[in-house]
Amino acid sequence: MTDLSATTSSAYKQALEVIASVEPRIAEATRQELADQRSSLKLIASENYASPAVLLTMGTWFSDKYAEGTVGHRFYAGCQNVDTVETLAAEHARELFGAPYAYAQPHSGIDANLVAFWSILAHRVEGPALEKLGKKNVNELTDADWETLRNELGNQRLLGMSLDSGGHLTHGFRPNISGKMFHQQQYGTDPETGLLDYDKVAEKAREFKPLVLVAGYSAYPRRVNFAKMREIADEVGATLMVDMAHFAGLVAGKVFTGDEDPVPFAHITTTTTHKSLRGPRGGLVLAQQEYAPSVDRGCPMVLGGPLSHVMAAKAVALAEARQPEFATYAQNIADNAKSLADGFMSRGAKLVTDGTDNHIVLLDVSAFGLTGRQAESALLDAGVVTNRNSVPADPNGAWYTSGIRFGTPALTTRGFGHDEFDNVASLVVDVLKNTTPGTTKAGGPSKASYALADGIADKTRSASAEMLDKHPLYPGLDLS
Ligand code: DSN
Repeated sequence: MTDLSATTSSAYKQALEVIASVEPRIAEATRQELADQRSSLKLIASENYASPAVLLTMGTWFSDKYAEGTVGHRFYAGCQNVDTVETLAAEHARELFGAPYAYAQPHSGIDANLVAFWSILAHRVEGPALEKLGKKNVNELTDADWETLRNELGNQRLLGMSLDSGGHLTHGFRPNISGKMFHQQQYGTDPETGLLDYDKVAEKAREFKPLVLVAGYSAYPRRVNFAKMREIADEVGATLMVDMAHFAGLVAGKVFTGDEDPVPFAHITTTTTHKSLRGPRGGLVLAQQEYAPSVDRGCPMVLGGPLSHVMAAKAVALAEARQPEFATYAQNIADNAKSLADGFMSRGAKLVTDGTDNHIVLLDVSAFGLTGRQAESALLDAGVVTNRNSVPADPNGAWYTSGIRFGTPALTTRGFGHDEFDNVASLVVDVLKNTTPGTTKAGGPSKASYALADGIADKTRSASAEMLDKHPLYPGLDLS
């Protein structure tokens, strides 16, 4: 690949000069963010480092253009270049994932899920209801018809994975709109093994008869058999929606194939583009063709005007993901997660499901006498950036938690391999062994305060620096 680091350095230096001429503090924060990202171990499972090409694509005048509607059918004039961008983003997405249809407009994963929910309701409920009312489309509905339709639409059931088993907020969790717009129930994982039990999911689905069965996760360290999930959905007449936001990169890189590839099995698949897929922050919906007309109504039904500059960056990132090197990257993500998990277990640490076969490692920190919150803060002091996460049936709830979630996509992008991830496990265990829980003002056990033994933070930072220096972030990008 051509070395563009000198060009990239000069592009960023000049861009920062332009920004600084208006608000120098933003230019400075931007420089500082790069310095911080370069000097810490980024292990947040949902984060990555997009390429300079992806990042630069976002900083253009496409940001200034309104383009509500769909390709060739916009509510604004002058959208011919946005049409090019959206067409290319959708084309790359369809080719990459083998999907009949792709919609590149969602601004985020939550937005993509809302579009999918809307589309499922419209497809499964609105169509038959309109037929029953003898109307061709929603514009013909009277107030009384709307009342009937509202009742049909507003009384639907959704079954998703529970948050503490690794599901996502938008999969029917009560405080999220998905838990309010649907009657929701959740399936969990086996309390002993932490693994999904498909028979139990099927049992629950038979009892609850959901309209939507949601599969996918943000903190489950294992692969899912989507063929089985589709069988369950078919048996109870549900629509299968898969949220692959976390593992889209592993699907794109063909690490997840056959029954582990959701796209052929799901009626609708949603994703973000910035996690393991390594693109800009945004969402994407893939669907079987019959859902295309309702997904296309995502904007303005659910979404604001498309972020054309981000759609352009999605097209660039998806083009990158279609290169053979991306498959190697994706395989490295999974191999590295295994190295990290083995590194933890060989040092006696306890992992949810006793391992991983995706990009996530979920460490139960209760064995160190810590809450997730204490562990997260202590690790951050030592330059290890993670996030706390519930473990199944977590006694500390979703705020303090008992787990720390680790992910390998970002450091794999930097070039970390087996030895580095084993070393990361060693550093993390060392920090946690040297962290003691604090007490509250009243003298009771605190779930938040902690003390880190003297010297540990510095020792960890200097051990990390050696690895980080060997694998620089954006090699050759020099802002000095
Ligand atoms: N916030 C993302 C994550 O960290 O997994 C999911 O939305």
